[in-house]
Amino acid sequence: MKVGIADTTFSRINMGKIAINELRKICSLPYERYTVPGIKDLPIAAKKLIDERGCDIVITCGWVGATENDKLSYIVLSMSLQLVQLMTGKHVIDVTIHEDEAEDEQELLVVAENRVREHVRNAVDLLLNPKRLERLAGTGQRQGYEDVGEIRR
Ligand code: RDL
Ligand code: RDL
Ligand code: RDL
Repeated sequence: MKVGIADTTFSRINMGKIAINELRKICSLPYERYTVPGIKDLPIAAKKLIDERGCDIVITCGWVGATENDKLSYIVLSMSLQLVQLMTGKHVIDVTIHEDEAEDEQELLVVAENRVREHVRNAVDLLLNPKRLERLAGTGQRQGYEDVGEIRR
């Protein structure tokens, strides 16, 4: 089993480095890293990590700027990552940070770091420990911000 990590030079936080740090903390799975310029280059990076470098799952780390152009680029990324999953039959975990989703840069840093780490754990569980995800079903898990919890009667 091997994990692919794709990230970008566009990102203002070294998301790939955080992902590798978390992976090393929680398991001994080998990994391949592939850094591309921006989010629109992530789908092919993910596909190559699967097809050419033998990865069983890929975690893409993307940073979306605050302009309308950036948001349109995100839709292209998101749709294309779905296609990569359908073409390859492998999960691609989309870790995206939107530059305008936090009040200030320091909060963004905390959200980004938490989101990357939590989705690395999700990816490893999808591969090795799907029962843990099943136990969390319907519990309002979030990545980056606090979990929101289950709605009960
Ligand atoms: O293929 C070269 C570039 O087109 C590609 O790297 C793009 O993803 C770059 N890019 C944009 O052109 C854009 O308008 C990015 C963003 N916005 C963005 O918000 N985040 C990116 N890239 O990582
Ligand atoms: O691949 C990892 C995540 O990108 C993926 O699980 C997303 O579906 C998570 N997600 C969002 O990123 C989001 O902005 C979800 C929602 N919104 C949502 O409204 N409902 C979800 N996931 O189940
Ligand atoms: O309710 C606040 C946030 O959960 C909501 O704004 C989400 O859409 C934020 N979000 C993203 O924008 C995204 O691209 C999330 C993810 N990815 C994600 O993977 N997990 C989240 N939120 O919990």
